[in-house]
Amino acid sequence: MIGHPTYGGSGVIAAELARYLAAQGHEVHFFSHAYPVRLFSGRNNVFFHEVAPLDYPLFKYPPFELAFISRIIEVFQQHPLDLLHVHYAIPHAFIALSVRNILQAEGHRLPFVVTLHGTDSTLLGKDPSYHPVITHTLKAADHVTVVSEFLKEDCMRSFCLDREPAVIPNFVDLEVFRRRPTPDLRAQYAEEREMLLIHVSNFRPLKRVDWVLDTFHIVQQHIPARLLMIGDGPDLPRAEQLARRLNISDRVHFLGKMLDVVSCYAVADTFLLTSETESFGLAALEAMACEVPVAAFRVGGIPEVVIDRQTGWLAPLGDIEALARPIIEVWRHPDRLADMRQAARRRAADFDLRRIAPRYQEAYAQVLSSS
Ligand code: GMT
Repeated sequence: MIGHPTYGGSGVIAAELARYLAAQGHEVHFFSHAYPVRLFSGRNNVFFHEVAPLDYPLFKYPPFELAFISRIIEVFQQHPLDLLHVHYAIPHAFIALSVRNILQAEGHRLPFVVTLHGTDSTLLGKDPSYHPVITHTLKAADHVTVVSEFLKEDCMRSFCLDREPAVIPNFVDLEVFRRRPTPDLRAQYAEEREMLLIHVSNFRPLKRVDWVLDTFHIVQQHIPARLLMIGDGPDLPRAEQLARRLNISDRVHFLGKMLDVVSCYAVADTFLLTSETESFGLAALEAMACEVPVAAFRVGGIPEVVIDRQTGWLAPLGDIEALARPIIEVWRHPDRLADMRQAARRRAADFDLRRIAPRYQEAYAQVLSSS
């Protein structure tokens, strides 16, 4: 397994999948530049291999990919790996292709599966600095998967693929992500009569955290409400500034990066997701599993996850009034909110880890049998 180690969804899926496969008895080797946030499994059949580029005064940009390729080959010589599964194409897909080619020249076979997650296709992958390499790599991959129908269409168009990638949606572990009433924790952030809204992201520009605050600004003018902002990233300082400017700082709690987001979802009433684009929206799925309806814009793959007026609300991109309205309305009808909570949990069950992860195993089996 190769993935980014960060709090982002692609790293989460890679780490959770690694743990699931290990629980099935497979030996899993995880390669990354740091220990992935959700990898720890407490099992002895998950191995983590840290990759660090060699620093040398000659290099302005130490060649990280070469160190990565060498590390995988080194591990392959010790452990008979069957297959590489790379999450997020940049730079991982090219690394896997290079490993496959080098080993092939030495008489070994190590096929690779690429899972596209989002901006590796929709944004970065389209940039001329990466496009030719990503196109070649995806065409050469033994198998390509994407996390939504939206992303499939996007990457078919962007990379002119002749084979359709398989759609394997993201998943959530329903046993871990579930509502656990913890009145003490909720009381730290909101009173009983106040609606507790939550936003979780890496505060990158495309997440539009300013719209989260603008929406909350409207909501709290109509109903008593508080907002939890979880995560960190480039737009965090601007978000804190905006909260001060809107005069809502006392109602907004910026909690930074958190390992245990489940406990916060489990006391929240509505999840706010205002991204300009989102190939899937894993955080929304995790919130729904904790019985938290999602208010989001109708963009990318979000409508494949959130069902409008059943498990949350979808509004036209940028229309914060339309996003705020049903949130205010539902707080005045607690029975409606209770129904939506149950519907959100039921919808999340369609994406249960135990239902979705085996589809990756089927993809691996298909690749391994087609030698
Ligand atoms: O693609 C990104 O910008 C980062 C990536 C990540 O690692 O969080 O997010 C994407 O992958 C997630 C997991 O599949 C999806 O849930 C996110 O919707 C997707 N982000 C975007 O499309 C912006």
